[in-house]
Amino acid sequence: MSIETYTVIGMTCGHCVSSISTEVGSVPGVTAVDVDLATGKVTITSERPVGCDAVREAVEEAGYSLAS
Ligand SMILES: [Cu+2]
Repeated sequence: MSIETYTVIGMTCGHCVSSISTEVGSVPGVTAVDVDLATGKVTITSERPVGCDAVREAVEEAGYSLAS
């Protein structure tokens, strides 16, 4: 099992949180997504490391961006 943490920029409300949860949750191998709206921290639990490229793609698909 793998746990990775990223910071997402641009979330402002619960709708943003659910958009991120849905998009990142649909990345193959991801089993859980925890989003903290206040800090922008997104914690991803997966069977194996997802990697920042796949996470970035999902986050941008939802309309947000990753802090570098
Ligand atoms: Cu929002």
